[in-house]
Amino acid sequence: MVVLLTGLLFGAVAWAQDLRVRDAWIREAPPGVRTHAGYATLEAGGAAVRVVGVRGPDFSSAEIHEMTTQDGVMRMRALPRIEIAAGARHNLAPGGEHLMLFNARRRLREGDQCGIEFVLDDGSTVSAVFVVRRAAP
Ligand SMILES: [Cu+2]
Repeated sequence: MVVLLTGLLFGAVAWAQDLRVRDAWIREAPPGVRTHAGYATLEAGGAAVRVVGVRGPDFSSAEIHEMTTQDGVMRMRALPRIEIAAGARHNLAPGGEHLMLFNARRRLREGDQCGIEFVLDDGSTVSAVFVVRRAAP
């Protein structure tokens, strides 16, 4: 039993070390708009990280998006994954890659917090708290 518990603890620590989520925030939306953009800095630990999905209880669904410019028009498209090399940093920032968070189940105001889970390709998840803000910190 002790051995089993130790194994579980080490497993949990190893997952948590692979992906660190910093400066996570969600932009407050105008009244009536329930789709939000989320931003954060992602840092991989000693091993490469592949994020294959995001989700959170406050939203019906969520996607990883990138902004592209086609014929002078800004467009968003869904990315199937984010790959971060060991020790590298990956920014989700306004004008670039971001999380698209659909159909908020409650009105999100500045200062509110939302839990978001990053799903990695080994099936593990990393949880982070996103703070709702009106403008980039
Ligand atoms: Cu988007």
